[in-house]
Amino acid sequence: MRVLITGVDGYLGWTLSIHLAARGHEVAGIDHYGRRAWVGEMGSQSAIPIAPMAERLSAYRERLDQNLRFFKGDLCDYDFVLDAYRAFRPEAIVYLGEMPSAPYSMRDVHTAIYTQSNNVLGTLVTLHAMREAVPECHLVKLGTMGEYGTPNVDIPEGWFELEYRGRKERMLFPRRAGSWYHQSKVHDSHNVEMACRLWNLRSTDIMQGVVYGTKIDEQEGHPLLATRFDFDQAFGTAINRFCAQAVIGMPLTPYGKGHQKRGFLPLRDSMQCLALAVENPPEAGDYRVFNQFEDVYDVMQLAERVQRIGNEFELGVKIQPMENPRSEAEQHYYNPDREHLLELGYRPTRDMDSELRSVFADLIPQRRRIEERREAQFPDIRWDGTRRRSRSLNR
Ligand code: USQ
Repeated sequence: MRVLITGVDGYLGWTLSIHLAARGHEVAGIDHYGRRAWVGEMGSQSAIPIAPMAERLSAYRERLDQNLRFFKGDLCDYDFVLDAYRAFRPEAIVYLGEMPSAPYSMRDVHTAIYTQSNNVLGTLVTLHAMREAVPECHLVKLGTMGEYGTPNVDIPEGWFELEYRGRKERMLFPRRAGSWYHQSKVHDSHNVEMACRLWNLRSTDIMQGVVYGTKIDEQEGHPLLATRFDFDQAFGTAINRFCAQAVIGMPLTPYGKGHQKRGFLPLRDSMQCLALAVENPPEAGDYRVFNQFEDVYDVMQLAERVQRIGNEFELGVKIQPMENPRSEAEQHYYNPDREHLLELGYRPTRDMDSELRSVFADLIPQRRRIEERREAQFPDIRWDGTRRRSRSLNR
């Protein structure tokens, strides 16, 4: 299948381009190197060195015996996107090309506006370009589990049946995001659903949990195929950040009570699920939603798990809860469904300990790169709009 990946230079995008080529797909990608710039703006860098795109592309050709057709440009530029879609004629587009950090989006008015305009307008451009150039194409759109928030009821996969005053309707389950970033994906979901309904486009909207891990099997032993790994306060996510902290002897930082629950999944499971979505497209006019995570975990339990595995590497890992810079529930009900991907054949890894060992094995040699950017790990972007470094809390 011809698959075009937007955000192909990112953590997920680059890895997916390799995974799909290894499965026999023809891959193209779009990027404007935004992720490299945003992480730099946060005073950080990828813990694992990543090659410039030209080197990535030649390693890809050598290793996977095919070219990745690369288009450099801005996803909000309609003419550029339309030309790329006309040139490659994708049968599936995996849309990963968004600004993905909640803290970055909460930093100030400029980053809030940038996040929503980049994400919402880019998706809108894609819907129009699909209608114009490739109306049969399947849009696999990366949403987030964070669109739902943490409601005090079970979370279905996108749709649910509502009965109100004796009448019934199938409706999108209400969203209640907790950051400008997560809210941008809520807007995307509504726009994509409407485009499917009005224009007969087809889409899978992926409500993905937090991804962790350094690599998939196809990247093993090929440094030029390596994907990035962020650990700063904005672009590093919970498990990855904890592992990086452990490697430089910094105490792990669960926020507040640490009983926030989220869906998590290893990078290899994310790739498995995205490939399943691509290879099993919905009918024209169908807007379907997948909740994509391996299992639900509580942040403090995760910190303790990272501590246990980190200590196998004699890292002497400590946990130091910190004042929560975010406004979020720290103890709550959380019960999302996840049936659709299992029905398509998703086999969850269910071996977090081995994944964590592999992360440590990859990060320990990069200790110096993490140490160099130690300052970028301390959270100081607060959800109330101020900047102040979080204080330590007693456990
Ligand atoms: N957290 C800590 N300590 C830390 C970092 C995070 O306790 O050092 C907590 C946060 O307060 C939050 C939870 O861990 O309760 C998850 O935070 P995160 O930074 O790992 O993830 P989040 O901001 O929710 O966003 C990440 C990705 C985003 C994706 C989302 C999936 O950056 O692109 O959409 O995970 S989900 O969380 O399911 O919405």
